[in-house]
Amino acid sequence: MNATDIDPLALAIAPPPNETPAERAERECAEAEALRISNEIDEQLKREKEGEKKKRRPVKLLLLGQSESGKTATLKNFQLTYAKKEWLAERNNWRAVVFLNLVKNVNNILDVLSREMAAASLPSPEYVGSSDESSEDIQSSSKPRLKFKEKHRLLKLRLGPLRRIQTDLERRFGESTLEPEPTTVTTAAPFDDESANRRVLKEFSINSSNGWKSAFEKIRARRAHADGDAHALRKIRDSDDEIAEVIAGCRDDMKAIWEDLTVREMMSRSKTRLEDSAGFFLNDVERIAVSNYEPTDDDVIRARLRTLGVQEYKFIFEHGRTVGQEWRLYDVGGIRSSRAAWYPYFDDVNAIIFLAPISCFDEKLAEDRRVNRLEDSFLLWKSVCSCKSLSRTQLILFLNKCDLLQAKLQRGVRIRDSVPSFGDRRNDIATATKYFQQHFREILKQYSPAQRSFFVHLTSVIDTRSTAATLAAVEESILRDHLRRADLM
Ligand SMILES: Nc1nc2c(ncn2[C@@H]2O[C@H](COP(=O)(O)OP(=O)(O)OP(=O)(O)O)[C@@H](O)[C@H]2O)c(=O)[nH]1
Ligand SMILES: [Mg+2]
Repeated sequence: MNATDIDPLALAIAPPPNETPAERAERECAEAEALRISNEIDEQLKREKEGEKKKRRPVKLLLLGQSESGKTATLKNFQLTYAKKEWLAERNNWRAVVFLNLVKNVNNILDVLSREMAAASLPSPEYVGSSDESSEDIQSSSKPRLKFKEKHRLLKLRLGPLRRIQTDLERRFGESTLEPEPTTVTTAAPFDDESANRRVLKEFSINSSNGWKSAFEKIRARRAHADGDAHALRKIRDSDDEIAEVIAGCRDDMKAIWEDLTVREMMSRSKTRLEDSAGFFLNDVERIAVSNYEPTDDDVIRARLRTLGVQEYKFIFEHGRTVGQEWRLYDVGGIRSSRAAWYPYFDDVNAIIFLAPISCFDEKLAEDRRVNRLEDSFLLWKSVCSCKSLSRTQLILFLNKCDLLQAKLQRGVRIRDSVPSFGDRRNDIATATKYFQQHFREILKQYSPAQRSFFVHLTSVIDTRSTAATLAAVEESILRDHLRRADLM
């Protein structure tokens, strides 16, 4: 064998020639120790890599709460704060939704007006009020009868085309434009019957892998279908332009009907507070009813489209502590009959933001007129807290609609009339929020399967600035929990 046949590495690590048995034992012992240390380092690196992978897993966040509690509005705030590019790309899609909301506001007034004008045209003694209970209040004997004039008839006539606009837009967006009808067959316990879960899931779940809304998806599909077909595309554009033109043409009449004192009195007697209702835009008619209207960020947050089933949204956060991290947010439909569809999404979820609209202490559920809305929120919170599969999930409570609560209390509405246990406490926002918060805290303590922290925020999620600050705190606390869990695994 010549010198070039010898591998220099083998030569370097070969035992020294003439090694004594004692030297050999010492060398082998040192080598074993080096191997142990090396294996330990490998093991450590493997663990760190796996930990990193777990940390990079999507953060899963579920938004829960009754219908109209503000779940979708919160989701929009997430997008506005952390995925601005997507937000800007989507913003104009909301134009038609704002138009629909506005037109519905007006048609709501026209419905009451038609009914009451017809009733008022009857001679006084025969007039017994129209069919539903609210109309008795409208022309109640204790108040002077409302006097409708020619002006009201003309307004009704001139605003007539808005009916067709509502129908057109509702057809375009489908079921999400329809608010639930009252029914009494739903139960309060939302997710304890597996077979019901499967049944309802089949019926309701729309698990879009991405994209804003299934309603928007429909429109996109329509446009994509028309793509390349100049005639079909022109038809869609013409119809959008026509809707904007009709609405712009009704601008002065919409303003006039909303500002009319008789109409205001009529709405007040019918106990319809349109200004507190979802998707109220009548105070912005001048800005919105123009042919080149473009929605602002606030308009998009306030626009109302009901959520059907469960919708998944994926965001890669553009900034914040978790920049580059994928978040999966699940927005659900909140009406009672939709709640069984939530259950399959409880697996492996990092956190839940539970929205409880506390301004609703004197209101009833739209889908079940027997149930007080605050009571429903308490029951639902109890179900979420006691759910075993959520025992390791962080629960974050938003006591939402604080702006509406404040306005309601300032109008003199007394909490104790609807919530007797509130008793003689001061009827102000500080006392009310403290009282409600305490109630939610006690439920959490009493019904959680294992001890957990109580995270609570007082919110008005239509206020995008204060909500951005709340979301930063939420992001931080979910992230801390996410990293801690990845380290423990
Ligand atoms: N004034 C006020 N309005 C709010 C607040 N939060 C939500 N809203 C409005 O209330 C309406 C209902 O809110 P959504 O976010 O659509 O309610 P949701 O919980 O998603 O309802 P579902 O989809 O039916 O389950 C929308 O028009 C919101 O803009 C709030 O804090 N204050
Ligand atoms: Mg929603």
